[in-house]
Amino acid sequence: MRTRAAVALEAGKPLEVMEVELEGPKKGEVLVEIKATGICHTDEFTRSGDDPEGLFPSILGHEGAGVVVEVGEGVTTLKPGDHVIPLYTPECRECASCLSGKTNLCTAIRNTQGQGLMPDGTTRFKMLDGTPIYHYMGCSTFANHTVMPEIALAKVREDAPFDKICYIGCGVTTGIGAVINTAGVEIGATAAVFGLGGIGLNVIQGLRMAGADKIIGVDLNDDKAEMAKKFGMTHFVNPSKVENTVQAIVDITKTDFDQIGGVDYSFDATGNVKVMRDALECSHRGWGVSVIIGVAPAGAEISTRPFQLVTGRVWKGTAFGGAKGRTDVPKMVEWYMDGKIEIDSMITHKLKLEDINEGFELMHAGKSIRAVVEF
Ligand code: NAD
Ligand code: AHE
Ligand code: ZN
Repeated sequence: MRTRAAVALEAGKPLEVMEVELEGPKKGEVLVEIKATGICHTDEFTRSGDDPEGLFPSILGHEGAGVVVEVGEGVTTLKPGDHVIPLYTPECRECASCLSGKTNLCTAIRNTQGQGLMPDGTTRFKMLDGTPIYHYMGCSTFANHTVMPEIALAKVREDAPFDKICYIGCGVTTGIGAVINTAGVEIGATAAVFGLGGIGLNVIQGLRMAGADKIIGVDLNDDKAEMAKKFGMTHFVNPSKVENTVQAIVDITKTDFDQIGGVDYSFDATGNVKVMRDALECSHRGWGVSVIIGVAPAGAEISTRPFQLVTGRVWKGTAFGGAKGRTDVPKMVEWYMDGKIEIDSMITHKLKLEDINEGFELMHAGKSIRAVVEF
């Protein structure tokens, strides 16, 4: 069939909206009509050429929601008409990782996914001249239709609005999951969140749900503070306006009883390795846990004095907030529909596919939290 997609032809170039050829679902695969997709900073990371795994031409996008159109041979858990959220972290429920009970990082299709291919090693997308187009994070939601493995689709309730729940496909689940699944934040904890964008705001929302006490937001852009306050931020630090960011955070947490100071939990949602170091070092001596969410440019490395870890701080990372997609994403949709989590106000811009490059411009200008493309 033919469908419309925004294609990343070359690193660093704007996406080009065009008709593409899409082959139908093979064994274990599902054809999905994408109804809406968010634009996450990770899409920009790959579009820009910063991603060491980046392949071109490709159809980016991994934060979508849509409807099943057709299922391939052997598909048993989905049928045409089902509403689904694509999962860049699948859940096969059979591999060593899924069965370990210790991680959400299903390995069933990781190799081919990282190569921009479907599990059988081929692509379903082609240009009209026959040139293969790579898949992206196993999702490619910047297309009106896409083909996904059955194990990479979460079935969700049908009354949930696509233009909001697409954000659960990455940002909402990553931010809230980082707090609940990865950090395991407890009532009364103190926390610092670096980067108050589409992910950081959801970390803040997760911290409020977990009952955190002091929630310190950190961003270079003062304009991000207002929205963060609405989601539960209690203190704001702009690193460009203080002499020492780590000290400023530590000072906020000091009490008469605890003169050492430092947050119980910190989160990097910037992708900047210097920020990741600050996030670790502002966490409390003896027990602070720092969670890396941000994705760093090709070749970047993190560093700190080993003494920071010797004295009890713990450095962790999280992908998709530690969530098991087919199990946890439908629950997250329920939470949204029950009013337990807020999404609507974070979707600051709605765009048509033709205008998708505006979404990237808004992100660079720091004007959007999430821009969502509706088909
Ligand atoms: P975003 O562009 O919406 O937000 C980034 C925020 O960080 C902005 O508000 C920006 O002003 C702020 N910032 C940038 N540099 C800073 C600095 N030096 N100090 C303080 N603040 C700074 O991006 P997003 O969509 O929220 O994504 C954030 C990061 O998380 C990206 O690196 C993205 O690739 C990554 N990510 C990771 C996962 C995962 O599963 N681990 C999932 C989604 C996104
Ligand atoms: N390809 C990059 C890494 C990109 C990355 O870390 N992706 C995250 C999801 S970010 C969502 O917005 C992830 O889940 N990674 C785990 C995986 O298996 O891909 C690189 O540095 O090579
Ligand atoms: Zn993302």
